[in-house]
Amino acid sequence: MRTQVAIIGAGPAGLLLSHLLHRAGIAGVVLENRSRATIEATIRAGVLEHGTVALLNATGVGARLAREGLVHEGIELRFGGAGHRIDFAALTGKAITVYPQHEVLKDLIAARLADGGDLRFSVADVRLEGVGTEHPRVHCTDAAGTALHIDCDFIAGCDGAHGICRQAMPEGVPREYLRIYPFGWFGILAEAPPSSHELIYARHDRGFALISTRTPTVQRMYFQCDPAEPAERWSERQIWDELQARTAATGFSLHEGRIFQRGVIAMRSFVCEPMAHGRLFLAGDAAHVVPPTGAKGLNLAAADVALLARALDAHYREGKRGPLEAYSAAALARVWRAQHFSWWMTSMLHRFDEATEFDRRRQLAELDLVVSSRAAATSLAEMYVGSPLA
Ligand code: FAS
Ligand code: PHB
Repeated sequence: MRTQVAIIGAGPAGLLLSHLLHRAGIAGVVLENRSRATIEATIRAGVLEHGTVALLNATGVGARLAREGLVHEGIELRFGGAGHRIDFAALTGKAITVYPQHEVLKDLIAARLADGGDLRFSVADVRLEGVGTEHPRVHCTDAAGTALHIDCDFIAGCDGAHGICRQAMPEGVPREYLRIYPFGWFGILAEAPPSSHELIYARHDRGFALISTRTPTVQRMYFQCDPAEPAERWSERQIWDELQARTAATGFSLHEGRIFQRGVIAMRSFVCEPMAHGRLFLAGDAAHVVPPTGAKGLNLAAADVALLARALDAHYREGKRGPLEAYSAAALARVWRAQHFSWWMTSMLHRFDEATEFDRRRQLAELDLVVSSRAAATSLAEMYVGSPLA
């Protein structure tokens, strides 16, 4: 078959790119190796930046988000047994929206199918060919076991942190930057009412904890743990005791309930430069991974594809090559700022076993500076709510 853009991966990057290209009249196909049901059930990110929400609304896929998303005008930083609110609305005039990633994917899949989009789930053996030529090709086997050979103008590598597109770049082209953290997050979903009307990021001598939410009856929480921690070894009582200890504060009670989902997420910072080679363009986790402390992962994917869709539109509609040639540098500028913010939030809030007493006191002083200086709090708020997308 022939198309204009072959998109590898149906996560936030691939599906949003497919949606934006359709709106620009650019034909494409999305090739995804997992099933639709698996995609729509995978629990991941929870926070949408102001710009991501604006993009989804502006392109006609924000109706359910507007109905069911939870608008949050701030977060709480908790340390030393006391809470300190970072007021996004007062400091930036913007807010974030808590709306689960898998719900965003459901909305995008529904919109693409309603628009007649070509989404191929459960494909296998995806292989790229000729990414450095003017006529790249993609080969794979579809869900029915039929071999697919796709001639296209461009390939969008939206296949996530463990995908294959990055490897399609010639040896020596990609430069990779990596930081692995000595801890992970133990994440749970529990049947319980919210314990707070905004997210709580808690720094504690036992380790970090995050109190987030999904709906009025389902809560999302995390606590710092060993990255190799076997999640199933913990009893529910042990999980709640750890979360209670790390979030304790005067007048606060953490509501408990049945834990129906649990898992440990490893933490790392990763960037691949450049994010493009020839006719291959990487977007989202295929090019960069951040620790979730700054809630940037999904939002960076959206920012990448907003830029890439605009560059592809300039190519097809105006014959301009410039925006495509500028894509990698433009995307990386945002990526590195988000990498810094995610690293900073992680280093400020987590326990480091090798930290000295000086490091501990300095970490607390940094938190104290952020919550007592309007300038410092504004800087955090601006990065957290995010800057406008292309
Ligand atoms: P994705 O990984 O979402 O999507 C890539 C898609 O490509 C997948 O569907 C995959 O099946 C498919 N694929 C891979 N290889 C393929 C191949 N060879 N052929 C075809 N398809 C292929 N971010 C936050 O901001 N907050 C969080 O709390 C948070 N929690 C996370 C928890 C987990 C367990 C993980 C893994 C990530 C989490 N993230 C979080 C980050 C996450 O939200 C990503 O940033 C986001 O999914 C990035 O979207 P994509 O770039 O589309 O990549
Ligand atoms: C979530 O709700 O899953 C979530 C929220 C904020 C983060 C990370 C995860 O920084």
